[in-house]
Amino acid sequence: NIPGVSADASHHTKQQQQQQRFHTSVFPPIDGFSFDKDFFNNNPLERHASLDHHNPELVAPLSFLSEYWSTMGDEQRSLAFATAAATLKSLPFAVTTMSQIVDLKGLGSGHCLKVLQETLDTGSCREVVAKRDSDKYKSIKSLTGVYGIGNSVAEKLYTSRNITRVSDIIASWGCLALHDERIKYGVAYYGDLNTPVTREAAERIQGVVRRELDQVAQGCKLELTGGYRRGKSSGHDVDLLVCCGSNDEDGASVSSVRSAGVVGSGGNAGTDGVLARLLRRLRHTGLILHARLDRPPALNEAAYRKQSDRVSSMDNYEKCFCILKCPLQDDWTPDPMDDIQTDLSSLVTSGQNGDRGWRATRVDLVYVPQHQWPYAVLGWSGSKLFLRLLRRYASSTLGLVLTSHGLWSKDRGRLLPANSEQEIFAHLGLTYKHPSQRNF
Ligand code: DCT
Ligand code: MG
Repeated sequence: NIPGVSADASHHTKQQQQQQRFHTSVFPPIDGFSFDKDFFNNNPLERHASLDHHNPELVAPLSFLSEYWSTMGDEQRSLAFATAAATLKSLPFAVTTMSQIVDLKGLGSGHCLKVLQETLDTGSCREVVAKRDSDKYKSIKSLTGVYGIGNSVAEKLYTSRNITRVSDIIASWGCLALHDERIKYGVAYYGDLNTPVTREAAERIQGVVRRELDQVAQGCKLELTGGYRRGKSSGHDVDLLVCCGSNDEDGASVSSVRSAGVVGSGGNAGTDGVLARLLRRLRHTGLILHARLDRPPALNEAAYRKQSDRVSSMDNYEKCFCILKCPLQDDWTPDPMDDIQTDLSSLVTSGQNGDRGWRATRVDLVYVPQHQWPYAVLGWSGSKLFLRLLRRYASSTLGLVLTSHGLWSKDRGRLLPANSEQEIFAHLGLTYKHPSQRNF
């Protein structure tokens, strides 16, 4: 039952339908549905954005332009196109003329409308074609595809060193002074890491992590989040949340205080948390190609507020950014003695060895204390745009701060506890939205 969409208009007589056509709000009547434009415009967070929607041809150019600006480092422009794409994704009908969408909220100023008009008229958009074919875009896209290379490093490599491809990085490695260790692995396993991770592969990774986690602590939760939880069949990485409930206290590095005062699961440097022990086991078994454990210090309230004011998606959990060997078959077992080389040329050789029984895969492991679990699941399920809209709504409409750690009132820092995602939506006064409808 979709809010704003009344099911079954089949009882409408032709005359009623024609009358509706002239009603500014309910337009256009389509098979089985009528569309309440006012509701749609006034309640962006009540919209449903599923993977399977009515407007793939129109969403494609907007999604490309969003991706283009994100690659080129302009997040604001990227966001504007992503918002427009999400608006079209959530329409309950296929758009055929501009008059159906000109006054929809979320399509921004003239630029998006121009792109849509041209796409409707001609089936493609010249701006999109030109941008897609531009040398600079193609180069920056290749370079930011390297794990560890962000937009600003890519831009520098491109403009000051004339580096346009991954093979250029390998050829000039000695004189590029790329100190972030991740880049070496990103270059070596470039092919693998730029191959979409199927759901089947993600579940296989979840299986091998599960096996090792059970050796570290009993009865822990291990949840596959990110795009897979929203129903995607593939993604660029595997986002796994770990929670060991009351076992937390068993030597885990949990220092989170159950109030607005201190936020995060890090900060207890010195004690080995579940994540550090899990990491040791994964390394020992030979599953890890590269890992970086990030244990942020617990934040005091002032620092936390500063962070949350930016409506940032960053959180303060202890996490591990890894490249794991994802088995290609269920019966594959790693050899702990394999792949311990760390110089680029032998890594590249190993990275290009096709029949090794595994594929290098990006995995994020995040440790979540039990009382923050629903907030972490919501935050890590995305989409990024949906969470951004949700946080902005909480902040500007309700005066609340929503993060992956909790929901607080801004004035007195009072925590609104929740035992489930449903309870978080209820705190926000919103209808619960299934993850498959959060593909904004
Ligand atoms: N996220 C977060 N804090 C971060 C990074 C991500 O809260 N520092 C959230 C936003 C979405 C979710 O976690 C997963 O992030 P991605 O893997 O980047 O997004 P995705 O939707 O899973 O995309 P993909 O399918 O490409 O992996
Ligand atoms: Mg992901």
